[in-house]
Amino acid sequence: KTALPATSKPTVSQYACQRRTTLDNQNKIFTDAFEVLAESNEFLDSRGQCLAFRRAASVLKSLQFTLRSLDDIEGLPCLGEQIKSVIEEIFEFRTCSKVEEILRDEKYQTLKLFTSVFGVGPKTAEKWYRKGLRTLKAVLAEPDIHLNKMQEAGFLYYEDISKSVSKADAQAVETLIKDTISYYSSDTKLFLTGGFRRGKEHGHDVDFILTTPEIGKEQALLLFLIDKFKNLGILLYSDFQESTFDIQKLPSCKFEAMDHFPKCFLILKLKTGEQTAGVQQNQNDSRDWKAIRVDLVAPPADRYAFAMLGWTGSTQFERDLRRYARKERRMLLDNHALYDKTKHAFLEAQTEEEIFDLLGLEYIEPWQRNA
Ligand code: 8DG
Ligand code: MN
Ligand code: MN
Repeated sequence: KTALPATSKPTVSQYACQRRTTLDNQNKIFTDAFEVLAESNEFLDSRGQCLAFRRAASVLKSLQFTLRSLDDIEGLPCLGEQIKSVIEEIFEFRTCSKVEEILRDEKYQTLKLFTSVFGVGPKTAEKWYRKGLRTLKAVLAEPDIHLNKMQEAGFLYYEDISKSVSKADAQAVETLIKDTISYYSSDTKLFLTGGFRRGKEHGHDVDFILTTPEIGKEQALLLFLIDKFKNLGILLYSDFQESTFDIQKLPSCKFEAMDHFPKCFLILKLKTGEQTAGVQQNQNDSRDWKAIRVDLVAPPADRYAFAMLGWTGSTQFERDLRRYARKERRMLLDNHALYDKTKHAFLEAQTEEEIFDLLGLEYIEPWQRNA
């Protein structure tokens, strides 16, 4: 056997789907800085810069050691000169001046506040900022601002849904939905997905996949659930999106493209068993519930594996799965299907393991996808 040279380090892939990234982040001081830089570039609409910072953060999250010196980053992917200089500055001062400047910036603070409202994206936030608005109160008091239904709900339940959802809340929602679907059919299945499936303790919402064995009944299942929630008096907001799924269509190359399965974005009233201050005008009333954001998606049963892989995240992991498929395998992957451009054929899979296999990737467990 030949001994490895003393300096050799395991190589780190440029693709998040070839790295194992747990929630145990050893480089938080660096990744927090990069996330601020990424977000500020997102507000400035600089997509390339934003992605570069997100990629750098993702690489550092996968490391099993804390960076101590510039030697440690040698050979790591996605760390260009600009990124390196930020890391260097943090080595020296424990902080980065550009990040400090952004955090103090009124525009950044305001856009961050506005986009924390459900239904408000960077574009709307920017528009409000340009009108001179700086607080949520000011937005609500502005006469010529028209809020859509989603934003209206976002403001109404802001107190609750701007706080994070705990694992216990997620489990309570799971039980609630399980009980409700038992009235629909006994062979309907419910799976937790999104951040909680990756093992997170907190999230901004709870994501579920539902399947029913009879193909074509997915939409009816969601509509049944929404109706039941309404009758139970726990439906605070519902945005139902019907299926636009077409089995013939090639997977979308664009990551941002939303999927075509029937789904709904909800706000549900979750009984908490403890008294909380009332929402908005009813500040003085106490209540024993809180508003929770819940996403439900119901793919046809034979699309389950692709939907599960797509909805588990993280966003960075998904981005790199698709990029890897396209660049390294000449395949197109999205939440619905995998298509081999060389063979001109769709590749079928029943499990996530099979999809990784078809892509020639080692299987990465959900809790290792926190890229
Ligand atoms: P968090 O809620 O704990 O903060 O994080 P998360 O669970 O990772 O994020 P998420 O915003 O709830 O999204 C979970 C996954 O769902 C993510 O990989 C993106 C994916 N997703 C789709 N299609 C759609 C869609 O149409 N709308 C939304 N909101 N998310 C979608 O694949
Ligand atoms: Mn989520
Ligand atoms: Mn979600």
